[in-house]
Amino acid sequence: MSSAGKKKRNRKKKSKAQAQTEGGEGSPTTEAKTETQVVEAKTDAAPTIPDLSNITVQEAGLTAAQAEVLAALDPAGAARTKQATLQAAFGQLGLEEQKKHKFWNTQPVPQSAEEQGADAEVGEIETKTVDMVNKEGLPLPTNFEWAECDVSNPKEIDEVYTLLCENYVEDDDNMFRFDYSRDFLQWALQPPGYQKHLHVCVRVATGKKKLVGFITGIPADIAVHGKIQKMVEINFLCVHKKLRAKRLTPVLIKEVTRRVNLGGVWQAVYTAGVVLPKPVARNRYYHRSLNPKKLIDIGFSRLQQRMTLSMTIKLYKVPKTTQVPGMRKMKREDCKAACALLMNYLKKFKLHQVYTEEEFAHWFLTRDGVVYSYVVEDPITDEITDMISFYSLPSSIMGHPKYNNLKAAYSFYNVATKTKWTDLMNDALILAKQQDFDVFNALNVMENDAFLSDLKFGIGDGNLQYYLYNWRCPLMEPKEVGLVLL
Ligand code: MYA
Repeated sequence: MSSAGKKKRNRKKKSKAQAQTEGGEGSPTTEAKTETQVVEAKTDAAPTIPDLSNITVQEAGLTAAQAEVLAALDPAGAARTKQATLQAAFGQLGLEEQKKHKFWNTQPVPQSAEEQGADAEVGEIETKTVDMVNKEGLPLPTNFEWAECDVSNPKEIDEVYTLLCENYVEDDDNMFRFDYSRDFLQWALQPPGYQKHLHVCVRVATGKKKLVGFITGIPADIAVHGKIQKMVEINFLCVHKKLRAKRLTPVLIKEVTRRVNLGGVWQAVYTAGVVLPKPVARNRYYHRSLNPKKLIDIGFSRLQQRMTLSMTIKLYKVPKTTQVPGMRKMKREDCKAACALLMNYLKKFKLHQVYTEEEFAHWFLTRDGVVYSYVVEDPITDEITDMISFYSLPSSIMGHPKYNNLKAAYSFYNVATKTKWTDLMNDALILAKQQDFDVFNALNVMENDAFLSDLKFGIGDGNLQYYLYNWRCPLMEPKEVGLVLL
C-alpha cells in the first residue's frame, strides 16, 4: 500500500520498508528498542500520559504475575505503566511525525503528544463563528474551478466513479486499487441530511471540464469520550495522478472546511493510512480468506509453509448455510429494535457515531452489492438479540492475466448479546461466502479481537489511523474505537 494509502488493508504480507518504518512483524527488534526508549522518556512526564485502563498486561510488557504484584503494591504505578505503553506505541508514530508538515502544522489538530495525554480536556482546539468564515471559495490556479457534485445525477456519479476507480487508494506494490461501485458511492454520500455542496470537486475550467480533484463531507453526530458533537465525516479525498505533489490537497481540505464551517460545524472525523498530526487511535486490518485459491493466484496471500493448496482450501472452508438459530436478513420493521441494540452497544466505546432510527435504516438496510445486515431473532420472545453487517468494497487487480477484480466484504457493525462472538461471526463468513466474496476483512475495533484468531483471520499490512479535526481528547486503544468509516 502506498504511503498515500488510506486503508492499508489489501494484503496480508507487509513490505520490508513498511515493516521497518512501522516496527511491524518484519522488525521485532527495532520495535522493541524504540518502545523501550519512548516508555522511559514518557514515564517521567506523568501528566502527559493517557488513560489506558483496559490495556492487557501482555501489551504492557509484564508477565501476569509481575502485573499482579505491581498492582497490589502500587496501583497508581501499575496504571502509569499501562498508560506509558499506549503512549509508547504512538511514540513510534511520533518519530515519523517529527518531520515538518507545511499544511498540517497550521491546522487545529493536536501537534504534540502532550495535547493527547490522559488528562487532556475533551473539546475544541480553536473557536470561531460563522461571520469569521470567508464567504468566497478559495482561489484555484486559472485553469481549474470549483464545483459541487450531484451524485444522484448518472453523469456525475460516473465521473466520480471513474476518478476514484483510476486514481484512488492502492497497495504499496500497486497491485490492487479500491473500486467503490456507483451504488456504494451513492449510499456513502447520501445519508439523511447530506448536503451536495459538501461533495467538493475540482474541475478543469475548459473543454469537457474533467473532474481532477474530490473530497466529501457527510453529517454525523460523533461521541468522543462520552461527549456528543455535530461533525462531518471526511472521505474520498482524491487528486488525479497527473496533478500529484502540487499541493492541491491542502486547498481541497481548506475548501471543504470553509463550506462545513459556513453551516456552523467545526469538527470532523476521518481515517487515513498516512501518519499526520495527530491520530487519536491506530487500528489494524485483519483478513479471512474465503476463496484461498484466488487470493494466492492474485498475490493477495501466500501459501503458508508446510501447507498444500488443498490443505489451505480445507482450512478456510465454511458451511453452506448459517448455523445460528434465528439468523435472518434485517427488515425495515426491525430497524427500531436493531438501532436501539446497536446504540446501547456503542455506548461502551470512546469513539462512536450516534444514529437516529432514520440514519440507521439508511446505513444498515441491505442493498445488494453494497451493504448487508442480518439479525438474530429469539424464537420465543421475538426479541432482536444480535446483529451483523458488512459492506462490499471490491478492488481492481492491475495487470493480472486471469482476474481483474477482488471481491472483499468489510465487517461493519456487529452486536452479540446472546450469541457467542465466534458463532455470530462464523455466520457472517458464511453469508459473505454465499454472496461470493473472496475475502472478509475486519478492523481490530470494538470487540473484534474476540473472534479474529478463532475464525482464522490473518493480520494485514499497515495501520489505519483515526483523526479528529479541531477536537482534542486523550488517545484511544484499538478496542476502544467504536467507529467504522467507509
Ligand atoms: S484518506 C484517502 C486519501 N486518498 C488517497 O490516498 C487516494 C490516492 N491518493 C491521492 O489522491 C493523493 O495522493 C492525495 C494527496 C490526495 C492523498 N489526508 O496535494 P499534495 C497531505 C490528509 O501535494 P498529493 C481520506 O479520504 C500531506 O501530508 N492529508 O499531495 C480522508 C501534505 O501536507 P503536509 C494528506 O500526494 C481525508 C499535503 O497533503 C493526505 O498530490 C481526510 C500534500 O499535498 C491524506 N490522506 O495528494 C482529509 N495525503 O505538507 C483531512 C497527503 O502538511 C480532512 N496529505 O504534510 C480534515 C477535516 C476537514 C473538514 C473539517 C470540518 C470542520
